[in-house]
This record gives sequence, C-alpha cells and structure tokens, in this order.
Amino acid sequence: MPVIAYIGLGSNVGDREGNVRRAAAFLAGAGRVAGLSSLYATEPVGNREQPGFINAVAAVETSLDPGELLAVCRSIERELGRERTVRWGPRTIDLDILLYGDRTVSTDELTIPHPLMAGRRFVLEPLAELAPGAVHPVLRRTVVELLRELQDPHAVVRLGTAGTTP
Ligand code: A4P
Ligand code: MG
Repeated sequence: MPVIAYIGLGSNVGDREGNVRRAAAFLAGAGRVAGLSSLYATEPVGNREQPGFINAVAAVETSLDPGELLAVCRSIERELGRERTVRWGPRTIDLDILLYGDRTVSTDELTIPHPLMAGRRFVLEPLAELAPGAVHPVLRRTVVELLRELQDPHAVVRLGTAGTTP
C-alpha cells in the first residue's frame, strides 16, 4: 500500500526558487507528487551568517520504503548540487523526510519524523498548507496544533507565487 510522505525542501544558494521547484519535480522519481506548498522566504535557523532560504514542502504518494525514499532524496541533492557548488558554502538544495505516513523510523541513517520538524516554523507553515490534520506519530499532535504551540521567532514569509503541482 502506498503511503503519503512529506518532504521538506530548502535552498539558500543560487536560483533558490528554481532549485526548490526542480527538486519537487524530481520527486516524481519516488512516486506521485500529490502536492507542493507555496514557497516561503525564511530567515536562516542555526548559523545566522548565511543567506536566507526558500523553503517548501512536497507530498509524495510512494511505494518506496523509507530507505529507498532517502536514496531518491540524496540523488536529487547530488543532481541539483552539481550545478553551482564551486566553493564551500550553504547547500544548493536540502531534502528532509518529515513524515512517512504514520510510521516512525529510527536507524543510523534515518529518523522519521524528522527530529527538528516540530520546532521549525519554516517546516510547519508549508506543511500545514498540505496536511493541517496530519498527526505527528510521536508527539500525537496535528500539524496545526504544533503550529499553534510553536515558539520559533524566525521569520517565515509566504511568497505570492502559489505552489503548483508539478
Ligand atoms: N537523516 C536522518 N533523518 C533524516 C530524515 N528524516 N530526512 C540523515 C533526511 N535525512 C535524514 O543530512 C545528513 C543525513 O541525515 C542524511 O544523509 C540522512 O542519512 P544532510 O541533509 O546531508 O545534512 P544537513 O542538512 O547538514 O543536516 P540536517 O540535520 O539535515 O540539517 P537540517 O536540519 O536540514 O538543517 N534555516 C531555514 N530557514 N531553512 C532551512 O531549510 N536548513 C538547515 C539545515 C538549517 N537552517 C535552515 C534550514
Ligand atoms: Mg537535511
């Protein structure tokens, strides 16, 4: 049975919007891309000495297991990362598996739900567009509840360009 996985996309190098849209389109390699949120301009979390990000979330209906899905995500990162990464610097594109149905995964390679998702506005706001009622299987809270309880001061601004299903 296919499951719906939610993938967080982020870029802060080069053509950030293009990188996010291309990565979302490449997710077709994992299954049916069922949705893409709006794009968001977001303040960097963690190391503040880096450019701002464009973030979004994609929904993929997939029959791949979590390890296979991670392999697709890594290959997309490699494919798009090749374009501009001449010098060391922030990443061209980062794909994080946020949720994989209602499953939890805990291996050396993979932790699902993504351990930091519940504390990040740049994840929860786009995710809430696609899946407001999805339940975090560890915290047992919906995305909207997590967003309501969130204390993350980093700015997240939805861009006018509406998300499209690639
Ligand atoms: N890995 C484990 N669990 C997962 C998962 N659920 N999804 C492992 C994807 N990968 C997972 O990831 C390293 C390894 O984590 C993967 O190969 C996989 O085996 P990475 O993406 O190469 O490393 P990273 O991105 O440097 O580290 P990490 O922990 O993923 O960083 P984050 O959490 O992605 O943070 N601020 C804004 N505004 N927007 C951003 O997108 N992103 C970061 C990076 C920091 N600040 C940001 C943003
Ligand atoms: Mg990552």
